[in-house]
Formats: sequence, structure tokens, C-alpha cells
Amino acid sequence: MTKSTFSPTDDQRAAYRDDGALCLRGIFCPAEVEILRDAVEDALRNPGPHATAFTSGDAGKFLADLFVTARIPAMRDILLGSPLGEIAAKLMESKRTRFFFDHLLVKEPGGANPTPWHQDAPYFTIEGVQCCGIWIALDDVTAENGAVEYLGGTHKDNVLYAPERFSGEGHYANSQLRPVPNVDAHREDFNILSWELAPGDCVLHHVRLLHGAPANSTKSGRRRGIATRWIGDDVVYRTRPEIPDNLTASLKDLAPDLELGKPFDHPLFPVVWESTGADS
Ligand SMILES: O=C(O)CCC(=O)C(=O)O
Repeated sequence: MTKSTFSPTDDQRAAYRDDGALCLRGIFCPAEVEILRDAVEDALRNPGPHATAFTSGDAGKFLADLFVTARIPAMRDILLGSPLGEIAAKLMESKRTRFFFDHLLVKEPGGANPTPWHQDAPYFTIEGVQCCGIWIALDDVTAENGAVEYLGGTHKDNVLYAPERFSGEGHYANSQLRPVPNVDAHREDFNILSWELAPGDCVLHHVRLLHGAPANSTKSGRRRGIATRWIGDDVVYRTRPEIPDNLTASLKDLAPDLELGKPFDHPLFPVVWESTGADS
């Protein structure tokens, strides 16, 4: 748990602080990518209780599932044994990292569904900002098949926006938060960051950073990603009764004893990395 394999460069620290997102190349080797792909196929064949199809019909499916690591030990071993926990801790400047959850996001070719612009924070049942997402590419990812785009610097705006439904049906009507700005009508006003990725590459982003992704408009290339979520020292549990989303439902099922205002002290959210005080 305490092995140290990652020391962020000044550029990486600055990218997280100033842009809120950075690309991490070659984190998973081909053998690990293969195991993660098998886990994704297994999850798609046997969807969990909180899996969602954001599209109807067979063409261009946009599919998601949550807490797959709780069902597929091979995936859990790879993610929790990976350097991602340490990377998250060091960039979030947290003394330790807990694994929060995984979120499969699969865009099959021929799709028409973008991922709406959103921040993660308003969907998450957390208070605190030491939280990040790390999106793991399992395919070659390009703008055409749905590379995620991040609006650099928006994590510093001190604004939370109403969470959008990934089905494209707009934001949750009962959210008290203001709607996400119309980014696509004013793309030139934003610092849009996006990376072409190879399988095993990752992009890490801050929980308050606005991001979204185009549809997978290719004819044959799949875009399979695993969005992993990591929490640090300042994060405690809260509820979000206004958002009847799958994450809230999953937590109620899987970790019913979480206490409001307390850390996620539960076996589902293991501490995967902890500072020895000697690392940087
Ligand atoms: O994979 C996508 O399309 C969206 C990814 C995302 O929202 C995330 O990583 O938090």
C-alpha cells in the first residue's frame, strides 16, 4: 500500500492545479489492458443492478455500469494494485487515497450520443474537493470515437452546475443548481483539452472540472473506457436526495451504513495508498 512509484513532475502538478486535467501515458501494460477488456465484456454480458443504456436500439449504443470491481475480482486487483491511487494522492496533495468506484463508459461505433458537459461533483455523494477521476482507455481513442474533452481551469470557478442526464434529456429538473453553460455554442471561449489515447493511457481530472465527450461517430471503432474515482483526505459522505441517480442507488445497496459527514470508512472504499511521510 505504501510503495512509492510515482513522483509528479512540476509540469504535472501545475497541470492539475491550473488546468484540472492531465494525460498519463502507458499506465497499464497490454496484458493488464486485456484483463480489463475481458472484465468489461463480462460486465456488458452480465450487467449489474445499476447498469444503464443511455441509448435505445442496437446501433451506436452508449452503455454504462457501476461498481464492476465489486463483481469482478480480476478488475479490482488490477485497479487497486495499480499506481493510480498514489498518482491521485500526490496530485490531490492528499496523505492517502481511497478507491471510490468505477464507472464503465462504453460507446459503440455508429453512435449519435455525446456525453453532456458536466462536472462530476454534483453527481457524487461527497463533500470535499480532494477527489479525481482517472479515465482508462481500453481502445485507441480519437476525437472521432469519443475522446473526452475537458474545459481547462473550470474547476477553479467555484461554481457547481446542475447534473445532466447522460441520456441527453437535460438536467435533473429538481436540482437547485444553475444549468451548465452552452459550451458547444461558444467553444472558442474555453480552453478545451483533449488527448488521443492508446490502450492503457489515462486522463486524470479534478472532480469540479467541466468535461464532456463527442459521440462515437466512427463506423467500426469501439470506445471502451473505465472512469475510476479516487477520494482523498477532505472527502466525507453526504446524500443527494435531489438526484435519483444510479450512484446514489448503488451506495444505498452496497454500503448502507455510511454516516453523513464521515469519511468513506467501509471495505468497499479501501485505502489504496498512504504516505509514509518520506515520499513526495
Ligand atoms: O466517457 C465519457 O464519455 C465521459 C467520461 C466522464 O464523464 C468521466 O470520466 O467522468
